[in-house]
Amino acid sequence: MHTSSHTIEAAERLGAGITEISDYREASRPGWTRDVFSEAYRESRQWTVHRMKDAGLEVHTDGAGNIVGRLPGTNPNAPALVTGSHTDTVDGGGRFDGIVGVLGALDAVRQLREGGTSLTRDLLVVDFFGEESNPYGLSCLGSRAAAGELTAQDLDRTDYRGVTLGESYSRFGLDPAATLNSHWARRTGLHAFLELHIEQGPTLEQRGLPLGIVTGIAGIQRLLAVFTGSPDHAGTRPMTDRADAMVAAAEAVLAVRREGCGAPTHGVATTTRLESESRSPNVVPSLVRMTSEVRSVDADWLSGVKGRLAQEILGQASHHGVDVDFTWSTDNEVVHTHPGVHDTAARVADTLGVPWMPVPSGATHDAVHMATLAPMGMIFIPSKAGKSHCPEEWTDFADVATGVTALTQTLIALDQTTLTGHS
Ligand code: HGY
Ligand code: MN
Ligand code: MN
Repeated sequence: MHTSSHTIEAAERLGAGITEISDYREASRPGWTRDVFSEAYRESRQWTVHRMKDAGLEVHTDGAGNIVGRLPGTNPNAPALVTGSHTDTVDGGGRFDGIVGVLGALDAVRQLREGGTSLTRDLLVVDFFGEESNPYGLSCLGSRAAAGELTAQDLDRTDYRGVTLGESYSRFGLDPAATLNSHWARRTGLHAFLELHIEQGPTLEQRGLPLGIVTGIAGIQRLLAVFTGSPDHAGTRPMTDRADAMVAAAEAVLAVRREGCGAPTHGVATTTRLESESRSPNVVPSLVRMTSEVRSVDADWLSGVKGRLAQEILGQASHHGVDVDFTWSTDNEVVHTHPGVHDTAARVADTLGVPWMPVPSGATHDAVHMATLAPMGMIFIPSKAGKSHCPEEWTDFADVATGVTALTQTLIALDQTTLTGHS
């Protein structure tokens, strides 16, 4: 697809929006940090509301903190189309993860208006609340609530400070009870959900492709392993006679890595945190917490890895005289995109003359939870050097504009497409 003046204009407009929202960040943290429940995130959400109103949308924030802009269709009784993503970031994150899906959706509204296209269906543009994984070990807070999957038990989860998720909602100004009553399915049927997102991996760039059409989204299993050894004087206890919780945890970190490296299809395993309870530098660690996660689009491998890891870690820990307690939690199951949505996006890309490839997503997205409400699809655009969740995250604005064109045209096509079944 040649770079038309339309694309250049859109690229500049989108680049300006990405630059503007990036100013909302926590000055004390690296990169572009807008943690859920943070002041930077609160302020950026006001910016999002204004941008939605400027786009002529009817805007409201639901009980779960999702900001929803509505573009009325010609038939208000027809099940709505939904698109959107998130604007919160990881700690030390970048400027594109989630943001391109929210700003791209707003630009799609602009392009519909400029093109004089009226959709039959309402179009809901959503900035989902708190998509990123957080200290509560629960990603996609807003879309999870919209799907009716946020539970009262989830609100009792505590972070490192001992503050519950419910308390964090309250401190942020959201009513925890309302988050549990924000199930969208109770109100209106939805026709389809489509999300534009950066790939966050190297595949599209390596293949020189501007678009990916997502086939499936990896499931995530999270592990908290607590290693209990015995405290001892680090200077006097003989090496052969220790129950060192940190050594057992270190062996477990490598066991997690080995499982990820041995995965048959897309599978990864990462330990992201190791915390020793003891604060003195001269005591053999007796209590260590390890936070890990395993992901794959292969559901069988994902369920098998939990048993294998538990066995391996238990064996090594007992060799060191250390007890270990495992708590597994499912962040999300493997979810496949809806074939009808996938194929509609593929036809649009072909019609636009934009080369594309089918691609799995190792990252999770709000689309996982929206898939319980409607046929779901995702469109990916390239990430420079495959980097994401870091300040180096970058996507050329022209690629963002190409993605928005594909998003806009696919929404127009979906408006007139009959879709059967869910993802
Ligand atoms: O963790 C993820 O995959 C997403 O970026 N929240
Ligand atoms: Mn994301
Ligand atoms: Mn992310």
